[in-house]
Amino acid sequence: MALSTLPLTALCFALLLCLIGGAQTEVPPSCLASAGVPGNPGHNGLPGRDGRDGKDGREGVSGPKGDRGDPGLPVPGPPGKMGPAGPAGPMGQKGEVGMPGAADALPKSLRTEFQTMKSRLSVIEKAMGFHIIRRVGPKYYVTEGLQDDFDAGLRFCRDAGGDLVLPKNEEENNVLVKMLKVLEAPIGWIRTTDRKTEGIFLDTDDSTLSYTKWKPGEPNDHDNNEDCSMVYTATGLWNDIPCDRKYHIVCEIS
Ligand code: MMA
Ligand code: CA
Ligand code: CA
Repeated sequence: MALSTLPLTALCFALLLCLIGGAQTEVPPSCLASAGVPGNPGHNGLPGRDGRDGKDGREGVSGPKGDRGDPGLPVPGPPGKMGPAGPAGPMGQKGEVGMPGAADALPKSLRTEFQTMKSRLSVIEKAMGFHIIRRVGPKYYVTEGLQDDFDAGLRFCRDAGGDLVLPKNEEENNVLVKMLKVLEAPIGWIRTTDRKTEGIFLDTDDSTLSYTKWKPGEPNDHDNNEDCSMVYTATGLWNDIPCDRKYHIVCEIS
């Protein structure tokens, strides 16, 4: 069917409805007829469907202030972090002198023993300077077989690192006598005089004598001129005698 024929068909259909008059609807303006009596209003229709949800309401006002909280526990909190290092302090005082080195670190007992041995060696080396040597306990009696006056005898022995002999006990006196016999000497000097106080015989350091072997009746300071002393080889007895006599010299080294 052609497009140009459609409006005409619809117009003729509407006109047909008007002519039949069966329809109670308003007559369209295109319907060329007189207006009828209005009909009664129709009944109300059924309720419509629910509308869509409304928009969110505005924020309400703030609530009342809450109650005060309970007090905290009396427990200290964890320690804070360590602070940075402070500045360097002033220089300390100088330390004390340290211990001796390893060479002096020997035990005291060994050091004492070492000193004793050195002293003994010194005595032996002095004694070895003489032709005739005899040991008496810790001492050495030595002689070169020389004869001189008392003071020369003192010097000679002291120059050798010893002293003129002075027996301090029977054994030493006996050894002295034996040495004089070897020398075929009838008399030898002993180191005691009464130069300081007449009649009082002392050692040359002015100490008193702990041992004597005076011949009975001696010392007698014969002729008021006997301040030095000697021993008789034959008997081992002592006698005071003038200091300028010349007798054999025996030294002791200790
Ligand atoms: C006597 C006696 C001694 C004195 C000497 C001096 C032989 O002994 O008097 O005491 O020392 O003479 O030579
Ligand atoms: Ca005298
Ligand atoms: Ca005498």
